[in-house]
Amino acid sequence: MNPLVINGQRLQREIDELATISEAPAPVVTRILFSEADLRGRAFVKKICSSLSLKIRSDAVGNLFARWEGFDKKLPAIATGSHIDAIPNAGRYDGVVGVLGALEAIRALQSSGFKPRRAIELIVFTAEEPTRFGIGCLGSRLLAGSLSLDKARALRDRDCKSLEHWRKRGGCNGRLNSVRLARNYYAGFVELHIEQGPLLERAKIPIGVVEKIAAPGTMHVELTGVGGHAGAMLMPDRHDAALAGAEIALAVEQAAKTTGSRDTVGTTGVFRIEPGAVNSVPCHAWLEIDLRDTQVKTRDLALRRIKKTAMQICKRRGVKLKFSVLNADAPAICDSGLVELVAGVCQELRLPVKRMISRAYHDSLFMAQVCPITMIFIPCRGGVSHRPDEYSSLRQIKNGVAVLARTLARLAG
Ligand code: HGY
Ligand code: MN
Ligand code: MN
Repeated sequence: MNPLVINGQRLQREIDELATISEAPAPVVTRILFSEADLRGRAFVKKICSSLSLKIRSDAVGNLFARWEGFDKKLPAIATGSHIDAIPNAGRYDGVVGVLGALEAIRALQSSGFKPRRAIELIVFTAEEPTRFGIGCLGSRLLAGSLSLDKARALRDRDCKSLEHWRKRGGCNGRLNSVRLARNYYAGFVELHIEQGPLLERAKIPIGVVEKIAAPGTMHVELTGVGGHAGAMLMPDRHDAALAGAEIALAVEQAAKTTGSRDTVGTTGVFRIEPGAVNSVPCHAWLEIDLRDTQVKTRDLALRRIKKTAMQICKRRGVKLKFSVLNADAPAICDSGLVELVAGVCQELRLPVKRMISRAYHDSLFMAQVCPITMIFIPCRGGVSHRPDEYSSLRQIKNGVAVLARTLARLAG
């Protein structure tokens, strides 16, 4: 294979241009499922796919597929990709490096004269972020069949709008039951992503290859207390929903700190109260809790503790509790053959590589239920992510793209 030329300037331009397609002013990037910015972001990516003469299709939930046909059509494709949706107050690299970087890898392979035996397919997953419906990886869950169609249809956003409503807004056609992919529909899936943690930068290692993806869990807590006048309602008469929520948020922290595992992390990332008037005792509170560990049993130990403590708090405070677990997923083990392949490519490129666990979840977590997977990580400054100052240098991105391009060539060759 001729040497691969990664055009860093063009890739950086595309990353910077996509970053301007946001629901929030620069440097903040926000693109929520099927918002006007998300739709424009999808159109931006599709335009690049068309310029590479990739065959484009979207499924019934908006997962986007762009395929470079191989000359042996009988063989299952190799897939790569990530997401372009972004949580509120996010940065420009999370997910995007795995989409635009994969397109740059394909461009470099095409310019080198490489001809794939088996197709190479880019996937841009719908709603990797949980912002719209509270559950992450909606598109890849449905591809893997790991979210029941009934549960998907029952999802509601904060304004009680359904997936059906947003599918229509997003111009999705077809039935939800047509989304699921057969096991081994792909020969393998490799995702390029920023690490979203500090380990690679600290170790001054340019590439990470992921062996395991931690087990995420999400819980929703709805609290109904008694509202009233902040001046006239005496303290002993109160059933303050916000304070019950505050104690539960502290219980999340306590549970995560006391499992005995340093890998348990718990976050109450959403905490809303109503009516939200300074002189009115809060009658309602909603919490969205993110709980993870690399081991299911420690994650579930913490989950049980949180639920038990929440019940005790609400009993003591006379507040009604509705506790639901949106997802409590298993971790994913990456395919050792793919891990070794990526490590070997790094060696050829003289790039030191670190085997690691991903504490963030990714669409790869669910693609592991479809086919063998692994992930390629690049460092991000200070390990920062899900913030506007998230940053990976062009050098680091180009390293990741070079490793991905060669890995795809090996797998599709
Ligand atoms: O939350 C996560 O781990 C991913 O970045 N959505
Ligand atoms: Mn993210
Ligand atoms: Mn991501």
